[in-house]
Amino acid sequence: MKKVLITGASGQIGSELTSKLRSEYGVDNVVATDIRSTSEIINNGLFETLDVMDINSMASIAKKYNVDTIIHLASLLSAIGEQNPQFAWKLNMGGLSNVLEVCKELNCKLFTPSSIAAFGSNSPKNLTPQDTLQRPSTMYGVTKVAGELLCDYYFNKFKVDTRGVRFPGLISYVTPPGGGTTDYAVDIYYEALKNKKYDSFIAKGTQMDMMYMPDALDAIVDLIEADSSKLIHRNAFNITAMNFDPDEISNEIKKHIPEFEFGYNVDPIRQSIAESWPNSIDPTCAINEWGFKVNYDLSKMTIDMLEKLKIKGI
Ligand code: AKB
Repeated sequence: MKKVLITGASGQIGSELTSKLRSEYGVDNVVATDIRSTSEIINNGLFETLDVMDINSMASIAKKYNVDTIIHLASLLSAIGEQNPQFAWKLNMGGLSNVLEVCKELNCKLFTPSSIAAFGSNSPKNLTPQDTLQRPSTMYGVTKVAGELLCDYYFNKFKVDTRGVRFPGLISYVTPPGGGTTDYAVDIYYEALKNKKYDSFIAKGTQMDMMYMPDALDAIVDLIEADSSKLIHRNAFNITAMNFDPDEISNEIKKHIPEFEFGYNVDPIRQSIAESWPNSIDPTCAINEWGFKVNYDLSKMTIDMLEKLKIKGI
């Protein structure tokens, strides 16, 4: 049985992953940590306040609960990272470096996500391969590439069992994302239901990879549980479920809400970030090395998102 510590447990991925792991591994085997908390996280299992910049607290929480796996999610996303690049570097790299040291000392396995942001405008644009040129233009992307390299370094040098995926934009009805470039693909569902109207901050024709949260959570669990000897790559695997531009997602929503009015109000900063990312990435290595698979495409995700948001009273 695993004993898992999650950082960033109150965030977009963390909040849902915490409940999934509590039900799969048992409430006493999952320690949620974050600098901020929600009643959901605190009331339903183990929770400790943790600033990932504080390595001593991190190590003492990991020791207190005798964890063998750390899932490190605390990180600043792309658009917000551009508002304060120095802080993005400090938090994303400082937090990861602390987690790696704790994993090395306590012999823990580590999962930490990378992103499609680890690619740049001179990476191949379509079906971007697993191993290719990575020269991102955002601070978030810079920290993701540096993080991939640092995780590989700890694996090769210290035998820390590090694993990661390059997530596309993640879409969920539970916790909203904070400060990403792909956030429009979440906002659009809320606005379609609330106001029957949405203006996209990403321009027409801009394709980006996306994934529905249940598939993202399954991918984390599947990679953590994958046979180490089968992993040729580690940090980090390309994974994706779908790719679309704003018109395609709005047309899908219009099938269920015909009166939905969709337009554009492009934000130049987030648009230029989106343009520097791939149109689509190639997940073949993840499929071959640990059986990556998805259940949701754009149409199935849209039905589920609208249904679940309605149940939430949106
Ligand atoms: C963002 O938009 O910053 C994130 C990501 C693709 O990593 N959703």
